[in-house]
Amino acid sequence: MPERPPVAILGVPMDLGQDRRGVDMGPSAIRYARLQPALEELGYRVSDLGNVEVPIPEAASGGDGKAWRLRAVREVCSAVSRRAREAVARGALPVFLGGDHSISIGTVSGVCAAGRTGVLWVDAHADFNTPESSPSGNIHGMPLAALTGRGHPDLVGVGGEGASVRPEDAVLVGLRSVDREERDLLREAGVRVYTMKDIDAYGVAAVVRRALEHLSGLPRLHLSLDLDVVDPEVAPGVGTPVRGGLTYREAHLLMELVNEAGGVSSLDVVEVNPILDSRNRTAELAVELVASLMGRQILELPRRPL
Ligand code: 4U7
Ligand code: MN
Ligand code: MN
Ligand code: MN
Repeated sequence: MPERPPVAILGVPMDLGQDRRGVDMGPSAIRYARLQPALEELGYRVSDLGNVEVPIPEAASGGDGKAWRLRAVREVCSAVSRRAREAVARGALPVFLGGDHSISIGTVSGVCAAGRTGVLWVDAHADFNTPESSPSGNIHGMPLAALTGRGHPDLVGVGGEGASVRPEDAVLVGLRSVDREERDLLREAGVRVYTMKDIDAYGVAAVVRRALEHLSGLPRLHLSLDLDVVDPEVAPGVGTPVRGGLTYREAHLLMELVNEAGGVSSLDVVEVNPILDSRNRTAELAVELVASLMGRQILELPRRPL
């Protein structure tokens, strides 16, 4: 990866993977919080590719109680997957703005076309349900399972037949809400998991170091940032808040350490819901976290190792 690859922003105003209105406004809120200037200040060349078209829920069909709006989600994710593949083929570092987390079925399957990709899934939830295991039928709880080849064939098949990600190439960080059957699926798949308990016990730094070590042999790294990983007191604008999340500084430290270890080759920023937010705080936090991930530092001084 070149030192400062060109960044391509792609918005996916998707709200079909869950049932709270407003998450489709995530891309607008994050742009309003000045994502592009923040990246330019760090020395990146940035192009904003605009948004992928997403139908409104009233027009979205297909699916049942096990996977709501399945057909529409699959179509949007297929389009996203193509756009993602094109972006990485041009050598860009894509930043995908959600939208709910179902978009990652498209983003990750697309970037994986460029080579074997480690996936760091930073989330309060595991997103490892299948239509059969899901208590809600909401597809935003299924993307990581679909990407590793589990679940509805229409979701697994996005971006090409079969799984995009090997389960051993995925690491989950920040978990604190996992459904009963989802636990069994996770265990069987052998995905590496660091819960909030691990973070409390060992600290964010140790957890991130172990997670990155595990993925370090792979040519590409995708970070999927679900803002609900941050504590809802700090990030209230999310659809499925869970108490006991990362503090403001823990979230930044996670990003700073990923940057220090070499950074990412692609990134999702998902689940920001401006209607549930207070004064765009969560979108502003999202932009700050992206800046930390992409190289913003508190002090730019030569550092001595501790
Ligand atoms: B998110 C849930 F049941 N597990 O499947 C489900 F708790 O992308 C929540 O991480 C999923 O925000 C949350 O519906 C999906 C539920
Ligand atoms: Mn998620
Ligand atoms: Mn989540
Ligand atoms: Mn696939």
